[in-house]
Amino acid sequence: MTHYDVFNGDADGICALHQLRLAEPKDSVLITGVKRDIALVKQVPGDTATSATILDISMDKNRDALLPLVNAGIKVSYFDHHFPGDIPESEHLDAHIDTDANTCTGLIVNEHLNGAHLAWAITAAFGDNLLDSARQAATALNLSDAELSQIQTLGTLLNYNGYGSSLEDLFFPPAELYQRVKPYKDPLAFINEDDAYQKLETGYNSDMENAKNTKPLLADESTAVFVFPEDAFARRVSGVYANDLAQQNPNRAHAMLSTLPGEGYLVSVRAPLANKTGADELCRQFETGGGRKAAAGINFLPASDLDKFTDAFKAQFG
Ligand SMILES: [Mn+2]
Repeated sequence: MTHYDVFNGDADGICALHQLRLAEPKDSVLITGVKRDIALVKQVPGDTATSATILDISMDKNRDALLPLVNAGIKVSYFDHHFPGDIPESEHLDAHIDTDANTCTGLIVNEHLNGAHLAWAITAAFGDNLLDSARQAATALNLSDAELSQIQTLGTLLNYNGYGSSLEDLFFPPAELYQRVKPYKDPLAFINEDDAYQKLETGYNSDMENAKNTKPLLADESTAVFVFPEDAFARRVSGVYANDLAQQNPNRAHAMLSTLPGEGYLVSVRAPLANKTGADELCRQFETGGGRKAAAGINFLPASDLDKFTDAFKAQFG
């Protein structure tokens, strides 16, 4: 009997799995990666797996790997909020999918567990930049403003840790970060007792400082595009910096381009917070694009497509 826990390497993926395993401890093999690495289901070996839990990665991007698993009778629980495409009909697939722009996998799992580990669901929602949803969910807990703000920072930092083009860019491989949070029922105890929080906070502050010194390629009231140099700081911080800019400019859409080796860009797109729609539609116009209505990305935009991208971006949000 081998169970596989397959999860996105960001705050939402880690906190969603953490809630489930606090409620139902289980020996499992972990499959995860950098936040962008979402083709994870294909790593589940059909010949040894007896069951799998899949969290916070698009079913649409994993359907080809999922089908043979459920067809072979492997029990799959799937929790997600990304575009799923057609959900396969199978008695072996238990799918909990909600693409509402104000929910995330951590909140979907929270509902499934009747709020058993709500503080971690709130951490997940903050990580996915769902500040209103997080604060609303948090009213059920009696947290002080200071505690809530620490949990918000934890969500931001766990999310920040997931960004990069490879594990080498990251402060912690996401599987290790999950192992570190695993003993903690209370995120505040994790913050105080594990040095990961400190380490991530120091890295985050330094990367954000660098990001704020980068001038936009174009910026007006409705759109802003930033191009970052080929540097690990940029790959780590572009997504969270985009979240930060979005909070400050709620009517503006943001695109963050990180220069990759070999003439291309890694792209993060945020729809305007005031109208969280269209980011996935824009990114899916490009071969390696995907994501959610509010937040999406392109894994590799060839340098020659930069104008095509800025035109499409302005057409979508301008
Ligand atoms: Mn998510």
